[in-house]
This record gives sequence, C-alpha cells and structure tokens, in this order.
Amino acid sequence: MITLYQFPRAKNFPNLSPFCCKLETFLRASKIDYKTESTRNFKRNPKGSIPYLGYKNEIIGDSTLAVNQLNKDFSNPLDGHLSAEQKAQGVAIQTMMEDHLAQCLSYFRWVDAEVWPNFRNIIFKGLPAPVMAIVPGMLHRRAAKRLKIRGMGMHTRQEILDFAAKDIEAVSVLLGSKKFLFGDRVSSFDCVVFGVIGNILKEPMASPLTELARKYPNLQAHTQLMLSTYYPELNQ
Ligand SMILES: N[C@@H](CCC(=O)N[C@@H](CS)C(=O)NCC(=O)O)C(=O)O
Repeated sequence: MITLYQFPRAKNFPNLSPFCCKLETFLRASKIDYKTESTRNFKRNPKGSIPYLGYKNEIIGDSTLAVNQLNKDFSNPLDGHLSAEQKAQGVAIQTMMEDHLAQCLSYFRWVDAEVWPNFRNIIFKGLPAPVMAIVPGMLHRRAAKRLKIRGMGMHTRQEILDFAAKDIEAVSVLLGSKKFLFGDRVSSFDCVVFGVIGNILKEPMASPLTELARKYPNLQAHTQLMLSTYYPELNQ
C-alpha cells in the first residue's frame, strides 16, 4: 500500500501545504489506493521536506517526483489525453505556481509582519506555552532565511504582492471559462493549481493574497469543483 506522509488535515481544506494537497488530490483523482499518515517529521525524508511517499519500500521525497513515478507506473492516469503543447503549458503553469507563487504564499504566512502573527496564532493554537515561546519564532526565522536564499525574501512586501497578482491573473486567464485547465477533464496540473490557489483562497486568516485571488470567479469555481469532487467529506 502506498503511504502518503503529510501534515495533518486542515479545517476546511485538504492540507495547508500546497504540495501535500497536490499529491493527495493526484492520488484521489487517479483512483490510486493509498493511506495517509500525519507527520511533521521532515527528517524521515532525505530531502528534508513534507510530503513524501512510502512507495515500494522506498521513500520518494518530493511531490513532483512522486507524481512522475506514479505516472510511469499507472500509465499516466490524468494526463494521457493532453497534447504535447498542453503538457508544455502545464509544466510552465506548475513552475509559476510552485516555484514562484507558493513562495509568495510562504512569505505572507511565515514572514509578513501583519499576516504571520495571525497565521501563527491559528496553526500553533493549543501548543503548551513553553513550546509556543520557542517553536513558532524558530520557524519564522527559518522561513525568512530560506526565502532570502531563494531570492523572493529580498523583495519588499509590495513587490511580492505585485508578483503574486501577476501569477494569479495569469492562471485565471489560462483557465478562462473552462472547468479544468485543459477542458472538461482533470489533469495533474489542476491538482497543482488547486494546491496553491485553493490554499490562497481558503486561508484560515485574512491575507492580501486571498483578496487578490477572490477577484477571479473562475479560480473560485475551480477550487470549489476540485473540493467537491475529490473531498466530499470536507463538506464544502
Ligand atoms: N519540492 C517539494 C516542496 C515541498 C515543500 O516545500 N514542503 C514544505 C512544506 S509546504 C517543507 O517541507 N518545507 C521544509 C521546511 O519547512 O523545513 C515537493 O514538491 O514536495
């Protein structure tokens, strides 16, 4: 049995991690049997991140590598109908979503002076005071450092917001009036968009990113469709 190691479920959304959400949605949409194990243990993954997949007695330590492997072993369950051009567009959308917009998301959640305190109070709610005094601050500093190393963290709040606005507008234009990115059938790239845009739309606290994404009814419809189709138990 395939095991998806991921963060615990969020309240009204599959996962606060876009990457966990993408991978679980891919598994569900592909009708591949799996079980989940909630974890916050990054160290079990040699790549030091979450999610990771327990597959054929090995760990696949990255959501995209996991999707690639599953595509190989399960005959490309979601993307077989795409043309070469659509696949290329999917790759470009994925890079924009996961390597750019997800960093903007990370900045607002973990670093921004206005949003971070509210995010912290929600996700660490109920932690014993001594842990609360140490862990959130440590993760806040680590996120800020990582974002600087990657480049995004060198920009101002407004610049990051402007980057995000362009990405969100671009994915809305590409989706257009279609149900899914490439028409009436879901693709693995819809799982990617759902992971990032869905997380932005369903933030548990106020965020300027959420305000940006709410301007696009087609993105809201896409998130709702993915939620109701693949996570009926979350009762959206
Ligand atoms: N490329 C990885 C990215 C996964 C990722 O960045 N996960 C975040 C949580 S959303 C993480 O584990 N970060 C490591 C850390 O915070 O130490 C994937 O697609 O699986």
